[in-house]
Amino acid sequence: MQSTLQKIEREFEAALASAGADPKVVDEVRVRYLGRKGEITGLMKQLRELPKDQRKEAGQAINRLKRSVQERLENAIAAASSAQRDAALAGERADVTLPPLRPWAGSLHPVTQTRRELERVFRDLGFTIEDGPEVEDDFHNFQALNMPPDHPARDATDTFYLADGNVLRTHTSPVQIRTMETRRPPIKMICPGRVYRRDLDATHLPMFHQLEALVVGEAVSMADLKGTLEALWTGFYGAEIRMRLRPGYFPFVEPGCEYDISCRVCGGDGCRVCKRSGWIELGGAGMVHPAVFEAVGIDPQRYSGFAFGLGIDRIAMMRHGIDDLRLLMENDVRFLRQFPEQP
Ligand code: 2U9
Repeated sequence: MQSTLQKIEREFEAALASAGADPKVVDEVRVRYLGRKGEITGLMKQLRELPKDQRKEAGQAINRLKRSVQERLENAIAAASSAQRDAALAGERADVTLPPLRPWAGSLHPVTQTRRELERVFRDLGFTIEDGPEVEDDFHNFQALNMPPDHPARDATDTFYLADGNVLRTHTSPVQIRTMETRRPPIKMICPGRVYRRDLDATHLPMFHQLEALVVGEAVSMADLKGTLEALWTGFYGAEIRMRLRPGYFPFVEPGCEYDISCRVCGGDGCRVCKRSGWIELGGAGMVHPAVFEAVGIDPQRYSGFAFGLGIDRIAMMRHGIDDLRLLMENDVRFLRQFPEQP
C-alpha cells in the first residue's frame, strides 16, 4: 500500500506540474485524483480488501495523502485563476482620453424656457421686466383695474380668496398697477409670472403662467400696440407672421381687442391645430382705460397707453405639440427629459 501511495503522489505531482496555470487542466487533475471515480477515492474502496490489522494504518495514510493533495490543488486553483486575471488585465487598456458618461443634470422646464425666450424678445424691444407679489389685495387685483366690488367682471374670474380678504392674483396686471404707482411715464414693462384661478381640466389649471405688457407715454396709440405685437411674434418665431385684431372686452382697456396670429403649423391654410381657421388666438389687448390711470394718479388727458396679455403655458404647448396642460405641472422626469435646453 505504501508504495502505491507514493506512486500516486508522484504521478499527481507530475500531473499538477504539467497543468501549469491553466485552471481547466488543474480541475481535470482534481477530478482524476479526488473525483467520485478518482484514484484516491478508489484507494478508500480497496481498504476493505486488506487484512483487518492493516486497515487502520492504511486508512490514515490514504487520508494524509488526500488532505495534502486537496491542499495543493486549492493552491494551484487559486494561483491559476489569479494568473488568468493578471493576463486579462495586462491585455486590456483603459482609454483615459474617452469622455466620461455624464449623469443627466436636469434642464430648465419648458415653461421657463419659453418665458426666457419671450423675455429676450421684449428686452430687445426695450422693455423692463417687473415682478410683484402673488398674494394681492383687492385694490391691486380688482379695483384699480376698473373692477369695483359690484362689477360683473369679477364673476368671470374664479378667485381664490384668503381668510384675511386678500386673493391669489388672478392675473399679473396688479404688477402694472404697482409699477405705475411708483414710477412716472414713460413706462415700457412686462410682468411674467404665476397666476391663480379656480379651474382644472385639460385646458385649464388652477395655477398657470401669464405675461402682460404695458406701455405708457404721450401719444401712445393703437397702431403702436399692433406694431409691438407684430415685432414680438416675428422676433419670437424668427419668421414673418400675419396678425389680426378682433374686438374684445376687458374692463381695464378701452377699446379692447383679442389678437390672433397666422397658424404656425399650416401657415394659415387651415389645419387641426388652428381648427381649420388658419388663425391662432393668443390673447387680449387694448388701450389702458382712463379709470385705471386715475386709480394710480396718472393724468389720462396727458398720457395714453396700451397693454396686452398672453398665456406662456399655451405658447410652450403649441411649440412642443403638448396636448394636455396637466403634463406641464406633473414634473414627471420622463416628460421633462424630452425638453433639453437649446444651446
Ligand atoms: C393694466 C392695464 C391693462 C392687460 C390685458 C389681456 C387683455 C388678456 C389674457 C391673455 C391670455 C389672459 O393669460 S390669459 O388668458 N390677457 O387678454 N390682458 S388686456 O391689460 C392691462 C393690464 C394692466 C394696468
